[in-house]
Amino acid sequence: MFWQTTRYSIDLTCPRVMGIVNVTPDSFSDGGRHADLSAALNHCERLLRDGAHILDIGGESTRPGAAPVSLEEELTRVVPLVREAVRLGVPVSVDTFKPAVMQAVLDLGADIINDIRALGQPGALEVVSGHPSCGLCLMHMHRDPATMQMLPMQGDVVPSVRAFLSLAAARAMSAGVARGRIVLDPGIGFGKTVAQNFSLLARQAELLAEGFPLLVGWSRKSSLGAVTATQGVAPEAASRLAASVSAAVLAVDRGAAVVRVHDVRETVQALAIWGAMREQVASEIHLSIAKKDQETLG
Ligand code: 7PJ
Repeated sequence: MFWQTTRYSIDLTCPRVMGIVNVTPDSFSDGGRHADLSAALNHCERLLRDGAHILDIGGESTRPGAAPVSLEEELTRVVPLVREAVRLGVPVSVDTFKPAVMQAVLDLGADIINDIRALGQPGALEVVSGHPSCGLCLMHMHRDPATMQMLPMQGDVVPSVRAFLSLAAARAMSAGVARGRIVLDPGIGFGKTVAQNFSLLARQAELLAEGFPLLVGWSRKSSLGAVTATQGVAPEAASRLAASVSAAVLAVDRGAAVVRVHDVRETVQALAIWGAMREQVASEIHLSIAKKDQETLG
């Protein structure tokens, strides 16, 4: 399967690692805008050296309870970096739900729009369907970042996440977006309880049944911290490396095509081990088929 994007057709027969580049004041800021830009660009280059296949640039924090960012501020953060990042030779994704940001980055040649609101903002569908080929990641979110964890979803979330994503994809396709441009994401942590997030991992097959590739983002999320806290691990997001890598590998093993991560180097290494094991499984299946063929031939 391929993911069609603006400039690249991304081969999803092996798992892809999307490296997170946050351009929020708390991530790179050391004063002036120019310094912030070169620090952010250095970070992009480092993620590529570490083995990232896709960069995901975001200018608005969507962590639970985060304050919204104005359109002007988001454009000021994201546009200069995207202008440079599209020269790095890999697909550039932009994490935004604002149609004006989508249009601005597509005009600069961005490859993918990663929308946590699944084109829910008025005008977003028009922007992406007006583009001939940009890739899309449509994510499920319950309520919005300010309130999602106060009243998380109720009960079995898998069927409702699936139905929501199916509808979002159908809506994009009926506006003219080709099926091959769309990837779906269950939105780990977006208005779900710890148990609900893990049920989305355990039952990823039900989401895959929609027939779209899946992208998942477990990296450093609090549900991981909730589990490792029972092992005495400190609660900070920085202590979630092993947990994040484990979740990424499990998601890939259960069929995810793309993992969105902070810790690219470690994830790439872990996925290489997963790949080596899978190759061995494949070659053993191949051997046993060849043996059976030989037996039937006589
Ligand atoms: C996700 C995202 C995710 C997609 C964020 C964080 C919060 N985009 N943007 N999927 N999470 N597609 O990274 O902790 O899970 S922001």
